[in-house]
Amino acid sequence: MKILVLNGPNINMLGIREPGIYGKSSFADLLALLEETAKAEGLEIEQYQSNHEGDLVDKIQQAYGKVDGIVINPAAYTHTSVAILDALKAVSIPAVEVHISNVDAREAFRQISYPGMACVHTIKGQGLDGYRQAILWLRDHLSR
Ligand code: CA2
Repeated sequence: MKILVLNGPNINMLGIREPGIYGKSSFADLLALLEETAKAEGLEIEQYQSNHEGDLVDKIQQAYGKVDGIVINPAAYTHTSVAILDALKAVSIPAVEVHISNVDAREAFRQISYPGMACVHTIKGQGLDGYRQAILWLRDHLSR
C-alpha cells in the first residue's frame, strides 16, 4: 500500500516558533515519525512539502494511478485553496486531512477547510501523532 503525505506552507518551520500552538517537535521529527510508521506498518510512504499551492496541485495530479491514499496537511491553504480541493476531487484518491493544532478552537478564518471537503476523514489537535493516526485510519479504510 502506497501513501503520499503532503504538507503545505511553513510546515518545514515547525519547532522554530509558536511551540505553544504547534509543539516543540521539528519538521525533521515529523519525517522520522513518518519513516518509523512506514517501517512499523509495512507501508510505502512518500512525503512532500511545499510552500507553493501549484506544486501541491501538481503532486496530487501526479499521484493519480500511483498512490492508494493521501494524508494532507494543506496548512494555510486549508482555508483558501479551491485548487487543492479540485485536485483531490479530480484524482479521487481517498484522502485524510491532518491539522497539528485544534483549528476548531482558533481564529474564525481557520474554521473553513476547502480541501477537507474532498477528504474522507479529518484529524485535528493531536500534534504530530495526528499524522500517524491519519496513516493508520487510511490503511484501515483502504483495507475495508
Ligand atoms: O494546525 C495545523 O496543522 C495547521 O494546518 C498549520 C498551519 C495553519 O495555517 C493552519 O491554520 C493549521 C500553519 C503551518 C505552520 O506554521 C508555522 C507558524 C509558525 C511557526 C512554525 C510554523
